[in-house]
Amino acid sequence: MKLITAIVNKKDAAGVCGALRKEKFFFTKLSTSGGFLGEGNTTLLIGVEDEQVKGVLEVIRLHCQKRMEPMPAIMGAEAGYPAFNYTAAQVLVGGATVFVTNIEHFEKF
Ligand code: 2BA
Repeated sequence: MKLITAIVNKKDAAGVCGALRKEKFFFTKLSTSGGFLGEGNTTLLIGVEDEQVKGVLEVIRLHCQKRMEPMPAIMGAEAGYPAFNYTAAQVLVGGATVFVTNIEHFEKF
């Protein structure tokens, strides 16, 4: 069994969750925020049998897009951007960041 931890952009969360539900995958949705940008994102914990991993990754891939997001002004300053250019600083965020880990033991009580 595997645990898939998927960090997705909050703009994609509804689409991914809807598709996972439709495909009858069990998951837990956490409200999280990125350590770098400090923006809200969504972390999904999805426990599946090994042979289902590919299907889950496909759902995530289909519903998550890469986007340019603005960098907070204070970070622009720290990164050496001149004041007039703070708002122009952007970083590429997502699709999704996904970790797949082995589960040693699983039970539901
Ligand atoms: P954030 O930490 O807010 O990062 C947003 C985007 O900022 C990242 O997009 C990346 O393009 C950039 N970034 C992050 N840390 C950076 C750094 N130290 N130096 C330069 N640029 C940096 P993604 O890589 O697509 O990550 C999107 C979100 O996924 C992250 O939001 C974080 O919540 C999570 N994430 C990404 N990699 C992770 C990892 N190795 N471990 C845990 N969470 C991760």
